[in-house]
Amino acid sequence: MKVQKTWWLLSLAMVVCALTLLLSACGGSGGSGAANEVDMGVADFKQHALTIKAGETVHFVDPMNGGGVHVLCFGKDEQCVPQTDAPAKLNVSDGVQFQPGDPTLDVTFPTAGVYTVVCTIHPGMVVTITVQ
Ligand SMILES: [Cu+2]
Repeated sequence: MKVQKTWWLLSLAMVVCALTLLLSACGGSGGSGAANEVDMGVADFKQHALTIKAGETVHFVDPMNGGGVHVLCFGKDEQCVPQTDAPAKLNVSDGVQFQPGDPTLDVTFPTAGVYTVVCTIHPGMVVTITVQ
């Protein structure tokens, strides 16, 4: 009887795993899956491209669990390069520093264009935000 009970628990665990996978697949490209969210991992963004409408807000999240230390700004090649019409919060020459668990940074994009957010300490940590 003990063997049967173990099998039943294993089957239940597999069903729960399958459901979790299904739900996360529906939620988008990772992280919490909330709309217009960019999640930070240890050394990269979870999303690398995002398309929004002018006037919408992007939420930059550095989670307590799985996040990292990051320095974000508009730019390229790990360098801050202020960009025309880019929101002021990240349009800085020295970057905005994040620690895991820091409050979410909400950045509103009023003007259409293509904006690139980089992390100055992690090569390749780039997210391109297209504002339509
Ligand atoms: Cu980083």
